Amino acid sequence: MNTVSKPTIPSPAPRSSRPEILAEEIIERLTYRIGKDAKVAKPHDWLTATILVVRDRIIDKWMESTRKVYATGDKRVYYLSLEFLIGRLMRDAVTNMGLMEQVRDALTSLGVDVNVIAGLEPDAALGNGGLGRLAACFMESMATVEVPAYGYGIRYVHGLFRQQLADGWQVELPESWLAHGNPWEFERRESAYEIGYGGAVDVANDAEGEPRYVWKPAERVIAAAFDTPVVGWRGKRVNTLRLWSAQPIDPILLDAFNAGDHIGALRESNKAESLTRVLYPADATPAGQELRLRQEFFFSSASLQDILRRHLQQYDDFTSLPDKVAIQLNDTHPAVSVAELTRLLCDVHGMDFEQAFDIVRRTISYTNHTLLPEALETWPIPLFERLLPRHMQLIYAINAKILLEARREKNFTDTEIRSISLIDESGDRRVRMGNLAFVGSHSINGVSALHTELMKVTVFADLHKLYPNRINNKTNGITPRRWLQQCNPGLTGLIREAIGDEFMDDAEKLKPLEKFATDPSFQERFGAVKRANKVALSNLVASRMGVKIDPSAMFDIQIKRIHEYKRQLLNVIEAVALYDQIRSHPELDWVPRVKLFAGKAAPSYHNAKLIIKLINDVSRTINNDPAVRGLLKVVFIPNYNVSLAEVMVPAADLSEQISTAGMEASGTGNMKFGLNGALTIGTLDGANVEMRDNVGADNIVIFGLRADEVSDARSDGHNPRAIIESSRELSQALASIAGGVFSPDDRNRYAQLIDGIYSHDWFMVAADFDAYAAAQRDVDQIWNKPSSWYAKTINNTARMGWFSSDRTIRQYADEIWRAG
Ligand code: 4GP
Repeated sequence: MNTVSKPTIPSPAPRSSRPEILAEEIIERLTYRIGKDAKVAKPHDWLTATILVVRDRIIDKWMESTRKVYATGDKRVYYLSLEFLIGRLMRDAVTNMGLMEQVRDALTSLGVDVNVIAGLEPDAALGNGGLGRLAACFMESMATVEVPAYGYGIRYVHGLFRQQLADGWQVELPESWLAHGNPWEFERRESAYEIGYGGAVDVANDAEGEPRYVWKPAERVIAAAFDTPVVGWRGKRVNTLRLWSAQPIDPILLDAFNAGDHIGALRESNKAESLTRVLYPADATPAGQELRLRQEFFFSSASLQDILRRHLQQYDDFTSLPDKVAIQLNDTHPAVSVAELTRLLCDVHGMDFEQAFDIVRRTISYTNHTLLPEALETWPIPLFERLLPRHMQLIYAINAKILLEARREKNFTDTEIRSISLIDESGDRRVRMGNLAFVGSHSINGVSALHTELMKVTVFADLHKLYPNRINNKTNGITPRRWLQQCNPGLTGLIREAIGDEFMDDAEKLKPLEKFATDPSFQERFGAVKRANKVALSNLVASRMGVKIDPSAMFDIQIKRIHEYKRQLLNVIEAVALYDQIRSHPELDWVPRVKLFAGKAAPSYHNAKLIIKLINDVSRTINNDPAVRGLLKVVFIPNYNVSLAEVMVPAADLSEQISTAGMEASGTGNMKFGLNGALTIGTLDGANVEMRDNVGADNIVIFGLRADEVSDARSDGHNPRAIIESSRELSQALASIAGGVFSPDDRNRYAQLIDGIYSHDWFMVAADFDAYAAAQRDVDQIWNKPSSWYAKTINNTARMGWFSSDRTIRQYADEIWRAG
């Protein structure tokens, strides 16, 4: 018998957060962790030392949060996402821990400006756009509303590319966010899993004579975990973002090396590491190559193995999995999880297929983020089968089960069967990841009311018929900590003075601000805050681009990925039409405007890149034309990222949300602008519809075709040429662009782009142009009556609280996860 009793290990004493103590610790970290004398420390060293000090305080909360869920047996939520567009973390963490003043004072006492070092933190761009940014807002809100959650993703060495402009064309350069190390993360060497690819499947009978399948992969890599703590508001809970990095099984093949093949000796290692080296720069566009499927399987399998290990450590078996675990698939990227979880339960843990698939379905749920058919992932069967032979078998087994059920119980026709099948047989045979995610989930949600309704009648119409209760809506949200309190301290302070602090814990408590919407002195202060934010943006534009913009002009902003359906093209054509008008009618009282654009295009998306070039060509011509007298400026700010958004959003007067109706699943930029007191000009698309319901139709400028009208126009033969010919403004603007007025060096540059509008106008640019231009003139009218402008924009801030991601997460927790 072992008589040695376990010693009681004391927990570290809680740390003080007095500025003097923080300052001492910063010096301590600088000296002993970074090895620098304060006299020679660079700003980057101060940043790292400060993060390390803040991190210690977070760790105390982190451990407490982890212990709590083991003690209570609460359900854990796992958010699987190929993208987390988190941006900078320091300000987030420090404000959520309630330490901003103390950290500022500590640094000031050391002669360091907190704003300077905060601005040096790299912008972690492990995502492309909306879907990735949503995942980051959700991580913060899950910690805030105290849902025990883990985010699982990939630790890309290079996040989204850095965008430069060369003569107005987008050029992509690698972004190295890890160049100075990453003081936020912890490598967890004990949490590493083997991930296989290829090979074959063996069958043997078990003791009961049942067949047992064993996958023997031909290739294997290691998935190693890196953890980053995610702090909720007021430090209530700290959750974990666990990102996987690929490592070789054997770092070096010594035989090869000793035989002189120095490059061959590292081949395996390079191959493994290349798996998690770069993020695919695709947003709502197909990414499609083998490496992408490898990435998807890599992080899904590692995450599921980790989830099962943790579950088994705490509970006896997997029958309780659906009660203790909720797995949310962020889009189809982790959809292979449906097959992998089935495989792990059957082949590794000995469960039979029916029981395993039942558990899978009760555990997994799926969020769809786009209706664009080309963006719903599919993989060629030969590729899938070669890479994941056992998963292919299981997909066939799941398919057989579903199709039989549809035929027997619901009398599905052949056409319906073809549409719900996991295998697309219309061309070369492909696995449909959207259908796989759907049938493997108990909940399938859209991200705005309109998008969810459209899902039911378009991409998932037949699956919805088979499982009528599974599709539900969870309208997106944004975290008000980052998108109001941190990015707009001026407005936050003003709101606190007016209505107190309650809104900081519950964004819906912004409502009382309505009372001040027509109060002249409040309007004046609201205007002063906006003005200061516009000055800050003007300074950024001046220093980065050498372009002067006037903060008293209307700042009209469109920032998002460049996509034809988002219609930056409509915006720039309107700029050209306005330019013509200003020159033709110099005697009129034009509202001075600065049209600002920013956004990245997928490197392979030709038209999107051409649109960037067009904006820059138009910008050069207009900005240099003295006839415009500064009344109109067009500016494209390169390298849009989260940090740039944090400066642009608070500075916007007008928010452009002008996608072709029925095509933007939700949008979340629209919410950020509204919260920061911008007026929205937009179509009835995505969450704009619910924004109108919340702020009131008087406080938003809506124009253009509705989703049903777009769909009718497309099917009834829309005649763009006739529309263009009947609009003098539009035909002139199109003719000047197509004729090379803005591209004298290459007069045909835009001929094809514009021809698309004449010939099919798929994105309804011609169809919506006149309505859009008229809506812009309505905006001018409102701008000319400042009291009315401020009343509307203050009401936007007051009524945007419902779009907090805390509300969204509560709905996921109550209605899908049944957790928290
Ligand atoms: C985006 C949608 O385009 C956007 O409307 C939505 O707000 C966002 O997801 C979050 O739900 N989709 C993507 C994508 O980013 O890659 O499909």
